[in-house]
Amino acid sequence: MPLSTELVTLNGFINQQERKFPGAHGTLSGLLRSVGLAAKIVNRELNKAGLVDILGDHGATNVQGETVKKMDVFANEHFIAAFKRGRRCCGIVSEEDEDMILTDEHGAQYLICMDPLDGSSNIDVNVGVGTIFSIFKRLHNDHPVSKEDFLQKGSCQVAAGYVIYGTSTMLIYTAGNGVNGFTLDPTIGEFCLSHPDMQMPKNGNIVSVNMGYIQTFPDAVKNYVNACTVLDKSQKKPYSIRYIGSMVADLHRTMLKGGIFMYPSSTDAPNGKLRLLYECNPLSFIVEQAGGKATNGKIRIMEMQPESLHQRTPIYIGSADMVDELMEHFNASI
Ligand code: P6P
Repeated sequence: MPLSTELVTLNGFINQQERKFPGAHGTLSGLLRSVGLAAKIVNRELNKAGLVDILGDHGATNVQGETVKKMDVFANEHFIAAFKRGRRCCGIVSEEDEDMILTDEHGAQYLICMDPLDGSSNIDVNVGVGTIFSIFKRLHNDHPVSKEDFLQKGSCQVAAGYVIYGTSTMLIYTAGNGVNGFTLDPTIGEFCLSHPDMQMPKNGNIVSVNMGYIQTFPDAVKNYVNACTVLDKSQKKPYSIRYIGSMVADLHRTMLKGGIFMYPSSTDAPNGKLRLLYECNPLSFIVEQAGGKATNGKIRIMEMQPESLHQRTPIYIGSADMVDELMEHFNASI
């Protein structure tokens, strides 16, 4: 098949989208370009990780008390630098930093919440890892940026996206008008539109959960997993269990093939493990824009009122019909 001459780069697409909004000032566009640049830099280093002394623990620990891999630090530094260089962002919350980072751009409108390198414990075994970002507008122009600006509901996001550094490197984002995916062409150093208007399958047959913890999960989750794994050819069951252990990789598969990803509450971790501000909210925005659903087992993730920057939440996210079926089990267990 002849290559399409209709090559749409990320920057070209952003410009097209901006022209649809006459009132746009290009600021959000600039932030998205910053993500693209930082992602290319991180991608380059990840590809060398096996060759250059980047592997191995950095020795420090992040706010989560987890050993920080050198690539976490590298990614955090380069995304922060890219956002600061763009001078369009007044504050950043990162998984790698306990407190919010103020950029001294007092006139800037936008705030970023990000996980600069999610799943980094998988780098050493060559499994896909990712960057997750969420973009908000500050609440008040005449107040200094405060934590209150970052503790907005996910429904207030203006844009969100993820980068997956896998067999290919892709950037997927939404600005509230659908979801579009761009694949990095390393021969020209550009993210090119490869997945326009992404729609998640309404149903699926892949359940993504760490089955090692199944005995600690709520009964509703146990009952749902049992219902998915019965021997019943008339329902095309059992479904598959697929768990990569890297949220961006599991979520990306779910976006393309359908399914449900679950990181439930457990007896050991009543709020689960994953973070609301920079993992669950942005991925929920993307999934809902693609026709899927995301809940904490009670309400939409994006309706949750955040109370702290690094707050955890259970998350059940994926194909709408599968999330609905899981919620039937939660509602039956009330
Ligand atoms: P567990 C990676 O450390 C991460 O934050 C997510 O990317 C991933 O989905 C989850 O933790 C895996 O956690 O407890 O199943 O190893």
